[in-house]
Amino acid sequence: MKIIKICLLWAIFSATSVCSLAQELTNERAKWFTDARYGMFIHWGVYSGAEGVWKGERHRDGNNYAEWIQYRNRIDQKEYLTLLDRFEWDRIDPEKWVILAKNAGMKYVVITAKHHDGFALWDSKANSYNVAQFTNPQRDIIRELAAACKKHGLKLGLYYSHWIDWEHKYGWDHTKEITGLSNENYDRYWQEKVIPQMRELLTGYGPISIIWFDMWINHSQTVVSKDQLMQLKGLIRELQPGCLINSRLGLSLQEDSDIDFEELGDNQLGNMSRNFPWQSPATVADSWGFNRLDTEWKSTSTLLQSLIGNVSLNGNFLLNIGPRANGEVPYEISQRLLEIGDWLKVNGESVYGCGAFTLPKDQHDWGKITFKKTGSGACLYLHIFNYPLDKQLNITGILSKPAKVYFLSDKNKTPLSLNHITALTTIKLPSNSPDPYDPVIVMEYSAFPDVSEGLAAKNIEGGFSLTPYNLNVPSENLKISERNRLGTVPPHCIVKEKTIFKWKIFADKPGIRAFDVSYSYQGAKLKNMIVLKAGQKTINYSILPTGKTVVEPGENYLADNYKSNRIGSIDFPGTGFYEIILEIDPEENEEINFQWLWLK
Ligand code: JFZ
Repeated sequence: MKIIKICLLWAIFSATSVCSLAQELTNERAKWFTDARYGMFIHWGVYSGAEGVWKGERHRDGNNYAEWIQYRNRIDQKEYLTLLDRFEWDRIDPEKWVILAKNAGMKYVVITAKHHDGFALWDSKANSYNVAQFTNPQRDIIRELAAACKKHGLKLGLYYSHWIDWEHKYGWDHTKEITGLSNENYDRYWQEKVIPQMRELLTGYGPISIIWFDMWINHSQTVVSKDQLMQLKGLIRELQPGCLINSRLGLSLQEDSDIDFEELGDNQLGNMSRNFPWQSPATVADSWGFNRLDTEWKSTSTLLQSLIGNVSLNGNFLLNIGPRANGEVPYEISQRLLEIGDWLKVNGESVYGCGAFTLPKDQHDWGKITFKKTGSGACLYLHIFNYPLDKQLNITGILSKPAKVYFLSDKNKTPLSLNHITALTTIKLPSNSPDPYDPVIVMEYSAFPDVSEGLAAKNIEGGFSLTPYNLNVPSENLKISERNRLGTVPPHCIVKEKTIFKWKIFADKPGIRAFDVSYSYQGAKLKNMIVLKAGQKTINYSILPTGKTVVEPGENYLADNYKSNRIGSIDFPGTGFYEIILEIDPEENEEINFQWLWLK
C-alpha cells in the first residue's frame, strides 16, 4: 500500500512522459476514468432561469459565469427563488441530457447537485433548500439523472460545492471576508449541511463514480479546515470506496495524496504528459450555466482538437452543457456535441483507452498522436489536424516499421502506401481528406515501437525548424523569452555568453541543404559570428545589426527586428543521422537574440 502511494506521489511530481507506465501507475479505482477520456459536465440550477441577466442588467463579472449571478448581482434569496417561476417542469427531462451525452460519445456525466447557491437538485432531507420543495409534483433531478445514466450505461458524477454555500447562514460566501465567520460557525454549516447531504447522495442514489469538488484554492487560504476535508473524504471512502475524488477537494498533496485525479483550471488544456490521471473542465462558449449573452462558441474542430490534445497527454476532457430553464440544451452546444459524437462513432478507438506516446508533445506540426497497447503490440493513431498539401505525412522518430497502416474510418483497412527509413516513416495520403475534422491513420506495430529520442521532426513543408525548444538534449540554462509586444517579437533565446545549441535530425536522402538563421541584434559591433557545423563542414557567418520593425503605424511603437538570413549550404553526403551545431559567442557579452535555424 505504501509503495503504491509513493509511486503515485512520484507520478504526480514527475513532469516527464513515460507513457508505457501510464496505466500501471493509474490507480485501479481510476482505470475506468482514464479509459473513458470524455465526459459531460452539466451546470443547471436556479441560476439557469436568469440566463446571465438580472433586471435587465448583465452579470457583473467579466467572465460571464451565469451561475454566479446571485452573488455578483447581489440578489437576495427570496428574489432569487422567483427565477424558478420560469422553469417548465413538464418539459424538463434529465434523460434527454443523458441521451445527448451518449450520442456525443461521452462516457460519464457530472451534474451540479449543489452549486455555490446552495440549492440542492435532489429531495434533501438534511436541508429544505432543494428542488423537491419548490416543485409540484415534487422532483428529484439527481434521482432521475441517476436512473437515466443506469439505463444508458453512463457513469454518474456529482458536483458538490462544499466550500461555498450562499444559502446557509454559516456557509462561505466571499463577503464574509469583510464580515468574518468563525471556525465554530463554519463547522455548524459543515456538520449540518455538507456531511448529511453528502451522506444522502452517497447512500440513496446507487453508485456514484465521481464527487467533483470545487475549491480551487488550498484550505489554508480560507475558512475550511484540513480536518473537515479529511472527514468529508473519509465519508466518501467509507460509503463508496469506488468513487473518484478530484483535486479541488482543497488539500495539498503534501497533506494528503489520496485524491484520484487532478482537475486543471477552467478551460485549461494540458500542456504536458502526466502519469497521474487528470482532466480539463471546459465550456463550449464562456459560461457554465446558461447565459443568453454567450456568443463566442468554440468550433467543433476546436473542441475535438482539445479532446484529442488532452488524450495525447494522458488527460480527460469534461465538456459542459448549460441547459435552459425549460431543460433544452442550446442548439450551438448540442450540434457541436453530436458532430463530435458522429466522429467518435467512427474513430472512438483512437480515444477510448488511449493515452500518450513517448514522442515529445509538439513533435509533429500536422497534428497529434494517441497510443494504445494491444496484446503484445501497439497502435499509434495519427490525428491529422492539418492535412499536408503535398499529401506526404512525415512521422519522425519511430525506428520500428509498422506492420499495417490504414485509415481508421476504412472498414476494409486498405493499406496506405508507406515508406520507412530508419527514423522517418512517410505515408502517402489520398488527395482528399476522408474526414473534415480529423482523419485518423492507424499504425499497427507488432511490438512496442522503438523511438529515437531527441530528434527534431521534418515538418509539413519538408524542412526542419530548429529552435531552443527541440534541442537534442534540452537545456535548462537557456534564457528563453516568450513572444511579446503583441507577438511581433517571436519567442527567442537571449544569448549573452558563448552558447552552443545542438540538434539532431534524420536526413532521409543525401543532398545539399540550405541553412537560414533568424535572429535580432540591437548592438553595433561588426565582428560577431555565428558558427554552424554539420556533416563535417563549418560555416562562419557575420551577425549584423537587424534594427527595428514598426508594430503599429503612426504610434512610434517599435519592436526588435527578427530577420531570416541565408547563411550557406551544406552537403549531406548520405542518408542518416546528423548533428547540427550552432555556436554564438557575443562580443563583450552584448545580447544576441537567437530565434531559429531553418534547413531544407
Ligand atoms: C468554478 C465555479 O466557481 C464555477 O461556477 C464553475 O462551476 C467552474 C467549473 O468552477 O470556477 C472556477 C474554478 C477554478 C478557477 C476559476 C474558476 N481557477 O482555478 O482559476
